[in-house]
Amino acid sequence: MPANIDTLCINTIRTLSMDAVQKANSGHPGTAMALAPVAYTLWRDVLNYDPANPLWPNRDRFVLSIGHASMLLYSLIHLAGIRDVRPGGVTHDRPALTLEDLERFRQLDSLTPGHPEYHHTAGVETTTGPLGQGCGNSVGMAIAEKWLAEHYNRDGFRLFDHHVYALCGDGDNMEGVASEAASIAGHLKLGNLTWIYDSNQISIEGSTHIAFTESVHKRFEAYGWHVLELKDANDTGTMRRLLAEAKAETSRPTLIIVHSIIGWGAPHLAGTAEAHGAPLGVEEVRETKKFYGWPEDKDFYVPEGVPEHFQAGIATRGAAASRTWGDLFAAYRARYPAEAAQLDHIFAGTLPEGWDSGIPVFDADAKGIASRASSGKVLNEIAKNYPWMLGGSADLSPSTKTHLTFAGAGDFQPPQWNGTYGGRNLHFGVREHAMGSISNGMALYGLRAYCSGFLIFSDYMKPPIRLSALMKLPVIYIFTHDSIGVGEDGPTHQPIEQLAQLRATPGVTLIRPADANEVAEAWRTLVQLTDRPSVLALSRQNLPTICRSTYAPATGLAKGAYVLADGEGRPDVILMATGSEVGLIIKAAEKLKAEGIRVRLVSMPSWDLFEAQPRSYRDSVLPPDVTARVAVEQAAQLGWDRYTGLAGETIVMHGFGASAPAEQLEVKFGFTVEAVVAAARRQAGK
Ligand SMILES: Cc1ncc(C[n+]2csc(CCOP(=O)(O)OP(=O)(O)O)c2C)c(N)n1
Ligand SMILES: [Mg+2]
Repeated sequence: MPANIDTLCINTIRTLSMDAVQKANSGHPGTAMALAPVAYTLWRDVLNYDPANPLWPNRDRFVLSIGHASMLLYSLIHLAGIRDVRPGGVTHDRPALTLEDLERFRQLDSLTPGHPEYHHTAGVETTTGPLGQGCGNSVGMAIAEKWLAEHYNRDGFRLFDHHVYALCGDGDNMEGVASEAASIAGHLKLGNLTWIYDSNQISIEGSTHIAFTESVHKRFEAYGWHVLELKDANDTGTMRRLLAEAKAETSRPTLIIVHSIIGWGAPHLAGTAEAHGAPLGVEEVRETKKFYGWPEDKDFYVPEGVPEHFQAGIATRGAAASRTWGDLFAAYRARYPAEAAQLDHIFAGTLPEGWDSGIPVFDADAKGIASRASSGKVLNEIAKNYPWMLGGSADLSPSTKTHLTFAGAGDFQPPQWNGTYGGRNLHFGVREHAMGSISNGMALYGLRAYCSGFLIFSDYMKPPIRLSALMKLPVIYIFTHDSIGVGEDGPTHQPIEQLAQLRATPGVTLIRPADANEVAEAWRTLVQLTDRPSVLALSRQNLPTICRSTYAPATGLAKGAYVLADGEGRPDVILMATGSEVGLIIKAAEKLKAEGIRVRLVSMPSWDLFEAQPRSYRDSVLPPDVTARVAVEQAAQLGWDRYTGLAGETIVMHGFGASAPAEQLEVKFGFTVEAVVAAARRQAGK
């Protein structure tokens, strides 16, 4: 056994990782083994983190963007003695991960799933696994830290002054999202951010020379990053120095390129892709342990003194820092009670009082207003009373109407670009993928992040939207130009299958409001959904503002679908639609009524909210015995038969759109009053 206690600690991380993967007979041992010295140095000697207080707001954040190396993180959590945190943010005085938990790596219901999952395992700051996402999240975290510091720090009260670290790999750096995120982090001069890049030049197919030969060093310099290199991942002394340099550089983010050998110490597999994603094999594990000077027959072995030595670094430092911070925050609360109360909300993810007091009511108006425009008005009214609601667009805010225009909203920019980090309008640039991923990072801090773009380009954001849902983060996605109603921009810009995809994503609430008052109710509803992302699908074109004394109030939106108007007695036919097509079924119903056909009109802005209603309510809106039904939506058909039944009809898109004025497209694709009336007559048998 090596005498050096640091080496013992490092080899404990390595062997725990090897053993867990071997026992699970699946997982990724090589990178955890190679990066053990790097991660150990960061955690033991640098990271400001109190294992007894994992939710301490000013803790440094550690993001394992290479989520496949999860055993590295689980070993660190175990050795650091991080305490358990359960839903509701309650910290328990018991280990987040015991040795038994590590032995159950990748097993059903274990606390050690294949990739780290936020909310599932204390100490995991974000869910990672889809490469590049952790990098994007870390930029969102660094933005959040800057914003919080700018808003809440006061002379003598540096409540926020922490650092965000992300550990990334070749895979992350090949992914576009990480490049987008790095580009904006450079522009924003996020000096509170450090990425440690494991340049082992191995990925799954072998050497990265087959696909990835650029100079990452020069690329990051060009982004405006401070770039450092560590020649040997085992050189902990130099690593410590580089981490200090990274922290000292406050005007640029830092990239530390670490040269490592995957599976370091494995006699046959080190330096090969075989060490990436499969157990090393019993014999190779034995020989590797021998190389480390480890007892060859001991599995999941934590030598005496190892946790103590590890914790003498991180826990001693972290406990003192978090205690000092607690005192500081208490004094701050006495001096700045209003700000402290806001922070309480941010930390708890709760809403400020009066957030909804300015939500407008829109008067009936046949000409109407585009739902993107009414949304912009509502957003501005809410944001005024919701000080930590902030966001922006991927270069489309003039179109998505998401700019906060009230006094003091400001733009988020670094002082070097003559801005401040306190601004609430973010300019993500044309970087949709990173925008989503950054918004997740901001949401992880309790900020109410929104982001926006054209619905068609939600295609570029599928991974972060999915991760918002998986992590239950209340990011608000505002997507405009939501149908062929876009008109002349043509099929490249006309969403077809996007609604179906968003509806198919578990945990995403999609709302496609029909008019300005449904927009107002959509915002009222979604702001209160603090445990999931929501998506607004909004029109480019004007939508008539429905007369609510003739038709049912828009508050029905909260239930996902509601009866907008009804005839006397049992309906002959039900017409249902969402968004811009509600206006169309209203017009069709007027004609049908004149023909003596009893029509029920159902506005159906959110399937998801509707499905959450009790059966009795759903049946009251769509009575099972009324099977004559027509659904109208300018989007793919997928899923509508659930509501029309097999006997019903759908007026939907069956292919891509076309470039022409919107009115002509409506005729071409059959979204006309005549078509709806004809379908309704067929359904009603009249
Ligand atoms: C977006 C995404 N694409 C593909 C994968 C599958 N995958 C997991 S690890 C990996 C290779 C990563 O290489 P690298 O980051 O160099 O990790 P190392 O092999 O060095 O541990 C791939 C392709 C993934 N997890 N995420
Ligand atoms: Mg690699």
